[in-house]
Amino acid sequence: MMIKDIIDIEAKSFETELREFFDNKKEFYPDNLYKAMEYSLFGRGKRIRPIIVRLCADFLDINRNKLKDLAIALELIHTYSLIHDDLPCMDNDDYRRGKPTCHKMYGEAMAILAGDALLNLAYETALESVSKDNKLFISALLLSKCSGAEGMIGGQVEDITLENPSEQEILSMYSKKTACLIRTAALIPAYLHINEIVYEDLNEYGEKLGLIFQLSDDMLDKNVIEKNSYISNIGEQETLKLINKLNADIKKIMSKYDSKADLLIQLADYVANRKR
Ligand code: GRG
Repeated sequence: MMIKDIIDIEAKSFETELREFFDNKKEFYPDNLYKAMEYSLFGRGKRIRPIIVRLCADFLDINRNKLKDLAIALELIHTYSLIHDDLPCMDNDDYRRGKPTCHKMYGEAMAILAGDALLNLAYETALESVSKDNKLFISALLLSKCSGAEGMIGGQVEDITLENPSEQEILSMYSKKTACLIRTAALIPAYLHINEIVYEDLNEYGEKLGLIFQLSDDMLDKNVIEKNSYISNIGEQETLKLINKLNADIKKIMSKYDSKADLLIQLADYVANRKR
């Protein structure tokens, strides 16, 4: 089966889990808040982060069901970050995934609250999963660190404040803003594995895949001038070169696992050349 088909199957299967999870919340939430959360949570997202959790769990022969709730928590955090990123005080975007943004549909106040509620629900879900299996504690801790001031939020602050950034500053900002959550997706299963070398390799894999993801996002948006993007500041050819270098690094790191790492390598190829 081609990696694209595998990604489609995994995304659909994750979405079924997420739907069941979220349907169970409906009776407890204010109706309009639930609708705003649901609108962004089920808006044709690629589900790449939960897919990475699943494929890395398979790579380590860990039962992926154990990580179901943490994968959901990760997607909830990702969704909240998109809602807040689109707000007028941030990127001020009217459209996301080809549809009006959450605040355009439900108003600014409701969009802020929907983002806040998704973030809270993420921690509620992560804590619940730790209470069922305390081996998940470090994975949940990493999730909170990587989405916070040391990670995604810190990266967003750098993105807002940097002026004429150097190449290093852009890559450091990308590493926090985008790669941190993707690295977390690879490390959530890795913490259940005792081998430190495998852990380090997945850490590197996640970091490089996260950077490729952001640089390929730059390529997809290459006609939009973003003040602090790699492509706008360093150039298109250099962006392509760096994507290829990071992808080659991944192949080198993961080749020691022979065919066991095939899917993870194919996933990196897919992200490096993605069309959406
Ligand atoms: C905490 C107030 C506050 C805001 C958080 C950190 C942040 C704002 C936003 C980050 C959002 C962003 C633009 C990140 C860059 C990474 C990126 C390319 C996100 C898009 O992810 P995809 O392509 O989205 O996986 P889909 O639509 O597939 O879910």
